[in-house]
Amino acid sequence: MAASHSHVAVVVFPFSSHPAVLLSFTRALAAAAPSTTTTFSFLSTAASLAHLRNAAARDDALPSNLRFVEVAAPAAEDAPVPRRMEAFMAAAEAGGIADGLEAARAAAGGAPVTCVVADAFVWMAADAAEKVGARWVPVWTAASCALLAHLRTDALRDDVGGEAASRGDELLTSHPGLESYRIRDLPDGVVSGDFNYVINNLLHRMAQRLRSPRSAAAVALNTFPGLDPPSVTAALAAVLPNCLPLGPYHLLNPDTSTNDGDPNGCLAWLDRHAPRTVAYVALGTVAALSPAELGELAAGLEASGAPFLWSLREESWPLLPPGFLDRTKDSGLVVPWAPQVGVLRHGSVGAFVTHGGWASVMEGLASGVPMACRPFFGDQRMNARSVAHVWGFGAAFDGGAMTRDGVASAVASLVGGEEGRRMRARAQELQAKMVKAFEPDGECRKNFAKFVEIVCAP
Ligand code: U2F
Repeated sequence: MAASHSHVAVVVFPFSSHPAVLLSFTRALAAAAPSTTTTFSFLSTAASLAHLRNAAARDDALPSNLRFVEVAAPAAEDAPVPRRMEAFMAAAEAGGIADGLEAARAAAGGAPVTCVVADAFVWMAADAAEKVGARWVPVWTAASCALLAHLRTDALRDDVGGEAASRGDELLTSHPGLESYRIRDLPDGVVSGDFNYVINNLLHRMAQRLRSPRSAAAVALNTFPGLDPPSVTAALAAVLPNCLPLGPYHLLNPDTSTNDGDPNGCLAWLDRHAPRTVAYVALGTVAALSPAELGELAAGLEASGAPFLWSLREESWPLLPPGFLDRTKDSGLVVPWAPQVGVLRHGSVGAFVTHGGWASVMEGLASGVPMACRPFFGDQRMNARSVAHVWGFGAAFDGGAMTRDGVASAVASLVGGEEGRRMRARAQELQAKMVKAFEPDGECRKNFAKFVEIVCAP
């Protein structure tokens, strides 16, 4: 390879929606990079690559300058997810990423890796990059406020100590950027929960690595200028001076951003409904409802009287209340998977009942759809708090589990009520800022161009 060539290795966290987000992001990078001088190797486990291939990313459909490279999966694919995560992180730290970079070099005919773009979760990619003389460029997929909370973990632990439960409602007024959040909104593992649980531990170590003076060449943020309150932006920039807001990431890649086809006929079903009347319900790729709460959600949707489209993993269907599917067959559609971006863009969707995963929040906002958030774990409480109290384009089921009446009134208010109208107007205001940031000379386009330049430098 000539000295002017670049070889970018992309390192995935091969769990939940992370690989699909990073693949979409990488496609956008590969499309924007000079294709004759930049090669991309996308590193993930065999199972994760197989999943991506099934979901419309066959190797022959990849851009010509992007190839999949398989890395070893250190635990059996049928082991429980936390166990697989632990094994993956331990192996990554013990040389797995370095081996992956070597496999990428070999697959690219010996071309040395010049830059490592890594899911920020896989923080040890920083050391592997350093060893081969490559730049490290982490990609953060969640919200800015969550990243800020992780970066401030040590200060937050010093402040809160063992009092997270008794001081849960207290606002974090002495933590710049976190003033609007309560102690109980903080992501799991920051001041409460099991600090040694695999995800909590990896986020703490990621934060320590991001704060270290051996800094990243750039940090991609899944947000756009004008969304985060100025105090969040300033507090983040103080720790990560080279962070670049260039999201929502799904807008970087218009070709694949409507998701992978529509095998369950969701869009045709939505076509039959009046504008802004349908409630779309989806709780992401990980969260699971208890049988009791699933029953409450179903009863609440039925009681709301609004038509609904519900993406519900098939293993949960037997838990639906008896006769529910039959009783609601004229007003509801339950599917195992929906093309969510396309669904939220559809004019008949008037409300989004979500778990508050960050991609979902951004996808809803990109279409100006107000939402009701039922957070489960991780960053989701913080996202729900942002939606309901910082930005005001939705409501949060604050007390935990959803109830029949809570769902019915939230849905009715979002699709037909005065409060829903105000929330929609607020969502549309922010949506307009997002659209502006993605115009050809908009801030996200400029930041993405900068990012591409950093990543593709020889
Ligand atoms: C983890 O999030 P999840 O994967 O549970 O949730 P999201 O970030 O909202 O991402 C879900 C994606 O799956 C897509 C949807 C999103 O892009 O469009 N999808 C779909 O296309 N069809 C469906 O029927 C259902 C979903 C974690 F749990 C969260 O707390 C984090 O915020 C998140 C980001 O790090 O990762």
